[in-house]
Amino acid sequence: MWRAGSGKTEDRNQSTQDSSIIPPPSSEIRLPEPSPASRSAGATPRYRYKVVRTYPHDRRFFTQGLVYEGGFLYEGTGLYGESAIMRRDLQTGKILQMLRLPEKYFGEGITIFGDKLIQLTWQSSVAFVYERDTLRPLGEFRYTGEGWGLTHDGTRLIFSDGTATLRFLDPNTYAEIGRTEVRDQGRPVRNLNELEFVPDPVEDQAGAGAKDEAGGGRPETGGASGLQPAVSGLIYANIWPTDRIAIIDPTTGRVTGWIDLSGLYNPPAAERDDSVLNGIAYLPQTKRLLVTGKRWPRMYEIELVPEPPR
Ligand SMILES: [Ca+2]
Repeated sequence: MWRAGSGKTEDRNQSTQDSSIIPPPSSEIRLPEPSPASRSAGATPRYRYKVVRTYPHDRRFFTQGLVYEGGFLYEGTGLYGESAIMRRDLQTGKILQMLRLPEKYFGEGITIFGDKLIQLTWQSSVAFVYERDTLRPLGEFRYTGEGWGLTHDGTRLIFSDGTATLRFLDPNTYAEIGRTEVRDQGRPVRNLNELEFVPDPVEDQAGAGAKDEAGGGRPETGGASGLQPAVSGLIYANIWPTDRIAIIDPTTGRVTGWIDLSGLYNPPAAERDDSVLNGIAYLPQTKRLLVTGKRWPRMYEIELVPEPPR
């Protein structure tokens, strides 16, 4: 649910209630309810998690963007009057540098492309560009619609706006150069939020980064085992306001896996509507994901644990 000044509106064009793959936030329903067709061998693989390490996270931070780059953690936060961009030490959580946004901006997703750090805003249709190493403002650019999540694949910026569509932007001109609709078993997956493009296989407990060489250059899940989470060149996306992350093939928009992170952190009851899972950063040295949420006290380095097919 939306609360003034502290969250996001529902997608006004699409009811989230009509899609079985976006369950309402509740403690009972955490996983997509499979359609009869998806119970076949072609069902989307599902993963749970194992926490490998935890790191401190400040409960004041309304996390909207998370990136690990060059040995530092970069975080962008939201809310009007509280939005900021910062560089932090992963191990200690210490803020090394921080820049606050003017009160009229609600910060959203961030990414680092080369020596630039780019930060979206929610409903202002403007993105801010900073010098990565100093957080010195370099400029801004405009886009249509809302800004939610941002990442890049080395060539293109990848941008979510709260719908089921991912946009691809030229990283130099910021012009839109393509888009794809994200679907799971043919159904649109809406409310795509914070993003992370992962170039390498992610560490998991079932074959640790095995890569399907037979895929003609783009590995696919759902092979003989059906349980390879961890293929390279995929987009990981938080699905607001759930405990789930969708793993997306950027070429087709197809969801190749779901990560269920329910139980990772249970916020106080009064904060439950807002303090949702949001924030994915890839840690290249361990090939694992670092995840957190809005106002969460910790960040979690996780391995993926395949669930047996239903
Ligand atoms: Ca991210």
